[in-house]
Amino acid sequence: MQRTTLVLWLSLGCALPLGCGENSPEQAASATSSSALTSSAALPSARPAASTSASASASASASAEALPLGPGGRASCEVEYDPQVLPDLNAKESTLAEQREAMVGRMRVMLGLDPKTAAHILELLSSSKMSGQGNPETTTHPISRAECVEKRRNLPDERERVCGAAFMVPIYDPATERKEQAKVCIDRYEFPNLPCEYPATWITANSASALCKSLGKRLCDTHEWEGACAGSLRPIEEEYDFKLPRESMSGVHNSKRKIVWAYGAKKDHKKCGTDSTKSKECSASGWKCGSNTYPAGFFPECKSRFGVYDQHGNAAEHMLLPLKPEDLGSKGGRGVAEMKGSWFIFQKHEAHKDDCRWRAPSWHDEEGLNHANYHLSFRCCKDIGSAAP
Ligand SMILES: [Ca+2]
Repeated sequence: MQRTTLVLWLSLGCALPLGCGENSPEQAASATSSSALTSSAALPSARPAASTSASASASASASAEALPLGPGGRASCEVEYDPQVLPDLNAKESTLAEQREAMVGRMRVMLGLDPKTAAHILELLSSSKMSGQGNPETTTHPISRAECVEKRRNLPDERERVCGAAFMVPIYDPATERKEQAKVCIDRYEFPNLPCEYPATWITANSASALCKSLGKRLCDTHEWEGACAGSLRPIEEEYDFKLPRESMSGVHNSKRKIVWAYGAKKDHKKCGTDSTKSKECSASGWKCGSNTYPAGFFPECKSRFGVYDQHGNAAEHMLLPLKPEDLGSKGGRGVAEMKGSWFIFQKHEAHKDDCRWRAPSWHDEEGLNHANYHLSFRCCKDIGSAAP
């Protein structure tokens, strides 16, 4: 396998007079070009590798020293890629082991993971015979990582300092709260939560929980995912009627919900990653099906007001549905498996509703937290402030 080298252009938010979310585009552009960090994306090296440009190299070591890299990532306000120095992004891994190593390598660089955390994530992924980014023999991605990098060239991700982790955003109720009062953050992208990376698939909800935990996060609860999508995180008591059994609770919720998509009030599958296909070997479901996903964040309009991408399309997503108050993730509990969002074939086969607050039936009851599939990924949430453990 050809090794992938990433060059990340990072700004140092601590050097700016304003908070990360307050920078003007001009400030961000200036700051972004002021420093850079260059690292090898391949394990096991943790040290920044030589840059492909002298100027980048000169500032790389300074940035690397200034950035406290650790679990959960402490990157910068702005993260952006220079496609001119990403020649290997299209390298196609031929085995799941190569997929996993390359993906964790990119996580290590872009999220600032320490070697121990990266090794643990690789161990968790390797405990399954199928977890990765799709069956290498049948998966064909419609868009390359490099094409995504080029498309997102002017779409930087502001770092939300309050989250204490890269590529996360705070979610809250704008009607009653300010962003600074948020108690939870959510990943902008499907796991591994990197722009232009393919979502991880064939991962059970149990494994998803473990992977989130390894990053100091947890698998999102249903109302958190919904609120991130709809642009409003609503109070627990309005989201769950814990007196009711699951099907009834979801039915009542569905009957009262405001129908909205992350991108607006009218459904438009073309705004999201929904025009891919199943591989020809795929009859219905199973290992022969390709995870023919798009790079995360490839569709700029497929984004909620909080800046969360791909909640419709690309990969469907695991989360946990609390059935009683103590199941809430923010209380340290764990609900039952829930699946939300649509996936990459929805323009051709709309299997169910995919508006933000629609709750699915208990499709995965038999396998529950042990269900995995070719089109199923997840994203993580993280308690912050006084809500943090
Ligand atoms: Ca998705």
